[in-house]
Formats: sequence, structure tokens, C-alpha cells
Amino acid sequence: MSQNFVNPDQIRAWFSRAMSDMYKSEVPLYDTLLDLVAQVNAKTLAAQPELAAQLARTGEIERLDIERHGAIRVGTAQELSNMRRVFAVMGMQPVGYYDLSPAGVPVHSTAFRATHEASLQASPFRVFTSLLRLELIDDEALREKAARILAARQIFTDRALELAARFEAQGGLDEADAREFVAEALHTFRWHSEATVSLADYQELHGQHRLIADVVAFKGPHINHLTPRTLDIDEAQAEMPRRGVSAKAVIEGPPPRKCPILLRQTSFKALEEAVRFAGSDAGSHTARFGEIEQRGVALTRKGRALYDHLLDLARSRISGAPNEGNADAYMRNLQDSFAAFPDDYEQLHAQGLAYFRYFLTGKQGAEPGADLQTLIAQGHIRFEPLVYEDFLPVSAAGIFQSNLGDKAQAEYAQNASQAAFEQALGAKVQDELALYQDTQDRSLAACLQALGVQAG
Ligand code: OOG
Ligand code: NI
Repeated sequence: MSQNFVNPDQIRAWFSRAMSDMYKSEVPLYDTLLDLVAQVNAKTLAAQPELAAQLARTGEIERLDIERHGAIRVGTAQELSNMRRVFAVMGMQPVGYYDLSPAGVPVHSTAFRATHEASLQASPFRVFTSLLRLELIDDEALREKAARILAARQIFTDRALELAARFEAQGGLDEADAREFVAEALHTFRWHSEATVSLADYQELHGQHRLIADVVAFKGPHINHLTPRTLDIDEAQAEMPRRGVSAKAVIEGPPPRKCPILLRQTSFKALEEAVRFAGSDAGSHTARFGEIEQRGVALTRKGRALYDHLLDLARSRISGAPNEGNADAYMRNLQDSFAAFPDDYEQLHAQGLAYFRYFLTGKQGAEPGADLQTLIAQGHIRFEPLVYEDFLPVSAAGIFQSNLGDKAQAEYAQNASQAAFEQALGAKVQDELALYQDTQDRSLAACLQALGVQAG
């Protein structure tokens, strides 16, 4: 076995950087967004020394500038399972299952990401990956046409798949292979201004659902956005129009809080881009957009149930989904309903609503039999919020919709199908809650060991 394998975390970091550079040149507005976020983050850190100290203690400050997620949509089971193999080379595993059909988007999804806290620290790059569900389309002739078009394309270069196979056979790639792999894999995510279908076919696919045209009519699953992480999304949202960027009406997710939970997201509208269709008709397509996110503490099953309940409550008080017309009323509802969600870390910890990491304070002399509560009360151990690394289905649906721009929403029978998704993927998706629990447990075990206290 070769000892010269590059750590997958390093390959992921290279790839994330290459993807960002490519997207900057493809969508210059993304560069504007990066600038805006960097300035908001610097201002927030200067104004909130306690936040800056917390991010320094957890190490998050170091990953902040490189942190981003992207999203792609694939068309077939084979594309999805090859995507899994390609992401595995970069240390990214499928985590979580998201059903978007209740929101009128005919896809289901997972997030490819690193799973261990040390790897997340090295590169938190994640890709929200959706699989088109042709079975939800009731027009049989169109369904077959779409399937035929998809079956004829290969979204990966031969070399990318060869190197993925080499990674699987050897258990790793050396530096030359890894660098070549990054360059080859990048091709899959490029924008192609030439469609593989005629204008008439495009219009037919588009007429069924804009998303179907986006997935089926092109050579590959172009990256449709890249999202930097901001420390103050309300400020970033307010700054967008000042820089001539037209922002989405409402920020998805929880309301502003002292102790942020889960994920808040906003985006700017997709750009209209020139396309040449087969037969050389000229036209356009809108798919690619920009997004900003703010991440907070990961919630336990109990915390998540409370979040889902309060979000439902706020949404039930407006008619339909939040939009330009009811944005203010919706944000007020959200503030009101989330008053019931404790907003300090002590309470979130004591009530078992969120995940944390435990750290040593440096104070020695713990009693060998002491329990966690005592160790915290006596100042031997402190805890810091464990950041949420995943996505939210209701928020994702809002992001999809704002950039698909469809006024009339499709109605699908609500049938989440994790088993069918996993069959297409060729693997099970990991349970995100188990991953947070593992990280929390590891941090506690390390503290107890260092203090010479029996775990129990
Ligand atoms: C993905 C939308 C979901 C997010 O951050 O929730 C998403 C898409 O439009 O393909 O990226
Ligand atoms: Ni996104």
C-alpha cells in the first residue's frame, strides 16, 4: 500500500477552492456576495467580542472564510451513485434525506459532506444534491422523452471515473492523481451555454416544470449556487439591495436570536443566461443564483421537534408560503412563536435541546466520581455550541421556489421515499443526529479522560 495518499480532507479543500474560483468567473455576482459577507463578518466580529472569542475557542473562526456550500440536481440513479463515488474521493458522505415534493418540487435530496469534526474543521464544504423524480410527472410521453435524453448523457469525464475507481481500489490517491482528479471532477459542475435539446423540447420540459428543463436539457449538473457563511444575515440581507443585488423577500429558517439555532438563509434571484439550443435556436435559461447563510447550534431530536412545531405555527398564521406581500407579518409571527424557544446556551444545554462540545477550562483537581453537571458547576469543563452542518427541508423548498420563480405550484402526492433514494444512491444516507451525538460524546470522553474522571 502506498504511504503517499493525499488526505481526502485536502482533496476536498482543493476542490472547494477550485469550484469557488470557477463560480466567481461564471457568476461575477457571487464575487460581490463574497465581498459583502467578508465585510459584514469583519464588522460583526469587531462589534461582538464575545462571539469572536467563542468562534476562536471552537476553531470556527479559522474555517469561516473558506466555508461554503453548493447545490446540484442530477437526473438518474446512475448519475447519483457515480456522484457518491466522486464525492467519496473528497471525504464527503451522504448525510440526511430531504423530501421536497410536499413543496411542489419533484426531487428528493441528500447533503454530501465530511462527517468527523476534525474533517469539518479542515474543510466544511458541502453539496446539497437532488435527484429528479420523473415518476412524479404524470405526462407519460414527456416522462419517457426526458428519461431517453438523460440516458444518452455522461456527466463525468472518463478520467474522473477512472480515478474514482483507482481511489476505491487503492484506498487513496497520490498527489498527482488527486490534483488531476480535482481538475477532472470540476468539469461536471460547469455551466454549458449549449443545451443538448431543441428549443421546442426545452419548452415542453419547461412547461411541465422549470426544474425538469434545468436538469434534462443540459450536458451536466451545473452548480446552481455557492453559499458563503455570514455571522449576521439580517445585516447581509439589508446590504444586498444597497449593492444592487435583489434579495429574496424573507430569510428562511428561525427568526433572529441571541443564540442562533440551525440555519438561516437568503438568496438573490437567478440570472437569465443566453443559451444556444440544438438546431442553433437562441434562447435563455435561468438557473444560477447566489445565497447567504448563517449557521447556529445543532438541535437534538427534542429541539428539532420544537423548532418544527413553532415554524408550523408561524406559517399557519399567514396564507400560503411567505412572500413579498406578507413578509413583515410573517417575520412578526416567527418572532412571536419562537418566544417559546429558550434563547440562552445554559437553558438549551440543561433542557437537552441542542448539541454542544465540551472543553477543558484548565482547572485541575476534579473529584474522580464527579458527574458532568458537577464538573461544569465547579469550573472544570465548559461547553460551546456545536454548529449545525446540514440543511432544512422547508428552507430548501423556499430557496428552490425563489429561484425557480414559478407562480403556480405543482401538487404532488406526498410520498417521501428514502428507500427509493437510497437504492438510486447505492448506499444508505447517514443520520445527522447520530453524527452530532458522536461529536458531543467524543468531546466529553476526551475531557473526562484528561481530568482522570470515570465516564459514566
Ligand atoms: C437547492 C436548494 C436548497 C439550500 O441551501 O437549502 C439549498 C437547489 O436549488 O438545487 O441549496
Ligand atoms: Ni443552498
